[in-house]
Amino acid sequence: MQLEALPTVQGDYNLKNYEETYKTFSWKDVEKNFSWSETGRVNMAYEAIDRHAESFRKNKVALMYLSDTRNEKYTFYEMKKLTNKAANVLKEKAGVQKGDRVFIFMPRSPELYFATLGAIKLGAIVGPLFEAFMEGAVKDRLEDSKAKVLVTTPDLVGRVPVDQLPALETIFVVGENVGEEGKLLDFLKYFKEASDKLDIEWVGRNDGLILHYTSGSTGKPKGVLHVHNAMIQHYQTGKWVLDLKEDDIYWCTADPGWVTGTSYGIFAPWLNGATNVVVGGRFSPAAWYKTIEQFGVTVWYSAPTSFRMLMGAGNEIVRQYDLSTLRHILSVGEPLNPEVIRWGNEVFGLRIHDTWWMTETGAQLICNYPCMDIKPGSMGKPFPGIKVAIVDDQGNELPPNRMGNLAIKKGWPSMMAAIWNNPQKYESYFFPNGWYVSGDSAYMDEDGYFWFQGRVDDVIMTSGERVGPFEVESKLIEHPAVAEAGVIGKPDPVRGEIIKAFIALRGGYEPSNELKEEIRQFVKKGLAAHAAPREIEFCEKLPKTRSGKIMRRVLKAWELNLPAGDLSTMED
Ligand code: 6R9
Repeated sequence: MQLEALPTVQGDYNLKNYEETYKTFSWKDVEKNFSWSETGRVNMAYEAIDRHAESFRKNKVALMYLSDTRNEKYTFYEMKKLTNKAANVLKEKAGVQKGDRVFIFMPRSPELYFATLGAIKLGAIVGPLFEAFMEGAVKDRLEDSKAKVLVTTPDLVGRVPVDQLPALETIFVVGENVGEEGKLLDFLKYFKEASDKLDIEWVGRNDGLILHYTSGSTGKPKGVLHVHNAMIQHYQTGKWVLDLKEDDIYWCTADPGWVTGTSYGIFAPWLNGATNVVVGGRFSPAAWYKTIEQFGVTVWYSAPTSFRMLMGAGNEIVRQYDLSTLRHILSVGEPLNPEVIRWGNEVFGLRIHDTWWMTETGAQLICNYPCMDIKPGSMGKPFPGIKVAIVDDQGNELPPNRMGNLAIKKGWPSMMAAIWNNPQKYESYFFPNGWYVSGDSAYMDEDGYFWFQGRVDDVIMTSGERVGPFEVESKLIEHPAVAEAGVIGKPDPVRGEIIKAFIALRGGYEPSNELKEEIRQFVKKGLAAHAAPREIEFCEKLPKTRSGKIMRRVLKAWELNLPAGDLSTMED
């Protein structure tokens, strides 16, 4: 059973006609939006901040920040000066130069954004780290990248093994009255004194901008390098997918430790001159709805795991807040279950627009656009200028409705430029005929919509049938007792693999064999007999990454008593 398509709602969207635009689009035309198309002088931070500070947006609010203890607003003009100050601290106190790696290891605060953009203004390559990383994870990343400078906080500095990192010259600690010792410097002390004037370091379009470490299923995390040229795609997807307009109040809930928190928490909104909301602290449904109400958020970009948690918190709480400013909701990071779309439509009166992309792709590639019908459960259609196909293991294109490797024709503007220190790994992403292989399994329907099935490694072969974990999980969470579900293939002598589901129950439900059977029957009737889990295990919660992805490889490792691989990005 499929949910009916949700037709587009008439509105004045930036992208008016998807099909027409896809035919005529050229990235070259997008370049005209940047000052460097005339001056030849490139820097992401200039385009995102200074340019607006020198325009009619000078006194427009760029950043709205809220935490338990702070509530601050900064205009583009103020952001220009504050990022200049941060750049001057990095330059004068730590000698940061073009190409140096500057890592940022701190919770979300205005200073995180000043330091990140300040480093970019110097032509440095920024490496953002999740505040939750422990010593080993911090060490791996600083070591591999040979980071020269780290910006952190008093709470986190203890997790930096300074003695084991010879390349690390300076550690700035951001806090009130922090002591200085050895490589440790008091950031705010110098920040207050620093000049707010700066000569930006102009760079080439293909010079390094940001280094995001991301974990594969095995081995150590790899550093995915993006370059300034990515701004072309950040800008245009911000315009057409986020649909940003002059009056929007935009909120991306992602932390900059995850690529979504930089590409769409820094670059896309500010390249478009939008007002950007940043909220520190932990997730809670009340705090999130309150944020929307308080700031009057109009465009909201979040992830399925959060939407599922909000859904689990019930509809009563939604009604306690005035969410009437919301006009556009988007999701990324995991498959967006149809049930979540149905729920969103019910409580917000809005469609949730799924977007698909990866750390490696740097920006959105397959999306649902406001001007297009949504087929719940589908990732949508390729962004204009992006060629997507389903290919077999030799790189040959497959016809519609065949499951295979989700592949992108190489060469989009925000494509990763390198894997740090690992050219071989970089090459391994590409077929000789020019397809970038995502590692995701999907199919395309006859209307050109793409449907995610799972990571290739997660696809289950049971009694000769290929089953994607996603469709089983989506069916499972339609059952009222199920809050979250993770599905794996468990080796079986007869069937090859059997489907095993790990299920976290919603509040008020108790595990029992009857409930297991009921859930099994529910999937059998709603999806297919062969897709019903033969085994079900109830658990408190599922192992997830910091960006909210269910870690099926960890479930599998637990099940089979195997080593679980790199766990640095796993939630507590
Ligand atoms: C931006 C980001 C990439 C992987 C990707 C896929 C999964 C992301 C998705 C989705 C289904 C979507 N993924 N968006 N799966 N539908 N809309 O998430 O980057 O953390 O590198 O993860 O996430 O498996 O390959 P990253």
